[in-house]
Amino acid sequence: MAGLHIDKELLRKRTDELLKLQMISGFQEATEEQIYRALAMALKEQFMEAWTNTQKRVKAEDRKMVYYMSMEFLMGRALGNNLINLGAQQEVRELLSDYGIDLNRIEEQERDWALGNGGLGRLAACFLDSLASLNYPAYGCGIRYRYGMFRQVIEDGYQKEVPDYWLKNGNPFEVRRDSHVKEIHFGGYTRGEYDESGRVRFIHEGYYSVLAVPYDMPVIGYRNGIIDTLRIWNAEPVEQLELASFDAGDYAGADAAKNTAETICKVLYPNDNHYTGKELRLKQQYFFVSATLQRAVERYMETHDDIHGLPEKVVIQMNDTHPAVSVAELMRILLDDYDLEWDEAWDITTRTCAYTNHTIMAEASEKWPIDLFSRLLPRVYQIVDEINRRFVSGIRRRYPGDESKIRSMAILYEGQVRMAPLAIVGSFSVNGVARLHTEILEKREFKDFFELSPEKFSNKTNGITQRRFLMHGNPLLADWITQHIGDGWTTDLTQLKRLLPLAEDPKALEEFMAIKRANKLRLADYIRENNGIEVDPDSIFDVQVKRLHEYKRQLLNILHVMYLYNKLDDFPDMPFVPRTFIFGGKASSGYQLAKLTIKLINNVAKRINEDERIQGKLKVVFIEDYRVSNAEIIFAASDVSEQISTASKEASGTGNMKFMLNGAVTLGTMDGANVEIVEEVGAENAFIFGMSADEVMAHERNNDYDPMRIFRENGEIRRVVMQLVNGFYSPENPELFRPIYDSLLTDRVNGRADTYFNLLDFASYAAAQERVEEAYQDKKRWAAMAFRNTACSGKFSSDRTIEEYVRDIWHLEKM
Ligand code: NBG
Repeated sequence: MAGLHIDKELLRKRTDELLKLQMISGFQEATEEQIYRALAMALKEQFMEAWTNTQKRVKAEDRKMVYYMSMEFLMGRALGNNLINLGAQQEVRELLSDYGIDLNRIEEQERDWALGNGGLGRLAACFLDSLASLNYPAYGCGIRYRYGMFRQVIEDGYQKEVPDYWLKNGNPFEVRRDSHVKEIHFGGYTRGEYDESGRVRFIHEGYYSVLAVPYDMPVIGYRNGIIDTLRIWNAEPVEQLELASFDAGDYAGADAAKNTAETICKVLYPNDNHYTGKELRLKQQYFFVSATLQRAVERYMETHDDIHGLPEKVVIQMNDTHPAVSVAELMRILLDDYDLEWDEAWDITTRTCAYTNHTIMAEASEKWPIDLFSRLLPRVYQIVDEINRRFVSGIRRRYPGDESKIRSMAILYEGQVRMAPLAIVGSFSVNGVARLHTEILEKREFKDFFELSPEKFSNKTNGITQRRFLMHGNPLLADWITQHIGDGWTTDLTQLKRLLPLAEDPKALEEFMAIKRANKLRLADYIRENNGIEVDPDSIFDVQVKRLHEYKRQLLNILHVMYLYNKLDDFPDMPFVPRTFIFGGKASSGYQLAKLTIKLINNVAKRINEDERIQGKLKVVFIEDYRVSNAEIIFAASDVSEQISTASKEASGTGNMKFMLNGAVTLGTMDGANVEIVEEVGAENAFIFGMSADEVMAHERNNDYDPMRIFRENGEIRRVVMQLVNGFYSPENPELFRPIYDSLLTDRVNGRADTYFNLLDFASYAAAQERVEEAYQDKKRWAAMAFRNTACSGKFSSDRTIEEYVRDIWHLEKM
């Protein structure tokens, strides 16, 4: 299919008319926000037909589709990306400049679509961009949260959470689809009944219903005329049912239905790599899973007459265990609505479902108390129980007398429904998100499952979309690359390799670094406007932006900054390469230690930034409200990419790839996808430090790490750690940071202090930082290093990742 044509004059005319409909006399009188809204609507008018056509073609050509099931889609802003993918950015820029309006300012009017926490949600968004851009038919399926990820405000150094009512002014790109509404059932009980053929049928009764109303968002492929769909479900009350309940005098039942409808899609849980065992969360999960699967099966049956062919046309990809109830819900539909026998239904289900694991962190693994689960979803629970019964009896036959297998693999265990075993048992495919992560899954977390069915397991190293994170976020570099190697990289990122000969070309490197400097100036402006801090664009921009989490070790970074400051404090005139340490990221609202770490970073920043004796050689900045839209600006401006998680803990990381693509050098541990980044760019073009995953896991097994010993033996570390409790950074309240101090030295989580080995890796980290400083002083060497990172980042496109999923798991065909 040919790319879409956007008619500039028609766009001008319709934008103008839409403004007039709002009693605004035209471009000149409109606010930037009003122009954004009218322009987005007018643009939508022009691509609606292509969107509908994609749907029609998928149906007419009877194509297999992937349903990418995810509680999170961290989309960011749509307008700018849509213009790029439609190939209309330049024209729209010109159109607006006729009125003296800057497209960037118009784009900034859009609220981020922040329906996700971090990497897991952003990965889902990158995958959708790649699926559409590679001509694959796909649905992203999720929840239309009224409140997305909270807005972070920093007040007196503390994080404050402000609700993100992103839909306040509506969303010009969405389309409500009343014709596909589905009813979702909660609560009640089941009753067995014999049918005419003597078979037991289960009837679900006494439930309350909630309506699931789909809202579709366009996912525009890159200049290929394909538009896929992100379908997010809105929960609404069923009015009639409410009345019926009132007639029967069941006020509580009516209330439950109404409250549930209002609360189900009210807010995104703000946890990253951590689960909440709250009933509402399970409701959210079942709500969007049931709606999606009901519709997927219905849609399939609109053009087929035999349900048995479902796996040939539908694949359900579960993004982590959050949608794992899919396994039981699909069984329910097949058993109860399509009258299949258990074995047939199980065969179809296990050839349709696939599961991706995104973490080995124990606190993220989902389990539900059986009594909660069975009360909320009685029929689904019955099915889970039967899946478990059959699975466990198979395991007992295979490993007679080996209870350890049951302990590690059973779906129902010690009063809980364990979602990872449910997902694995119900899927034909299980994958990890980076090579090291998948190895750890196979050798440790899912060892017994791997032994049982090794053919299910594979690795799919994550990726990112270059359309957003280079074309949109870093237009200077994107244009420069295109001048040198053409624009093939926009759909085949491996072509960046063709830049490599330029790594020996001083003029090319100079241009490359001039672009970096321009991007650093852009970030410096942002920081001045948002933080009121002046930063030196010639200093090293050393950046750690990501969710706050102990395992990601923002603490290690700030402790090292404190250590550097101690050196400067002792010798203010010592030779020192100017450094700007930039932090950004949100802490889950209930995660006290993470929130206190933000406060620590801000207090350290305040003291250091105000110290005139060090003449600005060291600056610390905490960027408020880190999100997709400002991330694009930050990556483009970074010199050093901090990827310093405790080895084995970060499943992949994807920020690491965005930095690399934009020519930042990784300072990191051998964790997640860092391992593969180093493999691509060469160890000489990265700064690697710290324990390996094996070493970390050995310490964990042997429980032989004693941070107190390091504290006693290393004076520099001791000085820094003592500054947490001697008022150095909190004179008004010396005890403020005591919990962080305790977490390092005395708190015993799993019988161990400093759970994430900050002190053990400190010396090695500080040494790596010295190598950074030394390398940066040699301008040419640094330029070549940074440049090689961009040139070698081709593997990390989500286009490559998607092609692997298609080849090994989804088996889709290009449209
Ligand atoms: C996160 C991992 C990251 C990974 C993303 C995407 C969860 C549960 N996991 O390392 O922490 O890059 O998933 O795969 O959020």
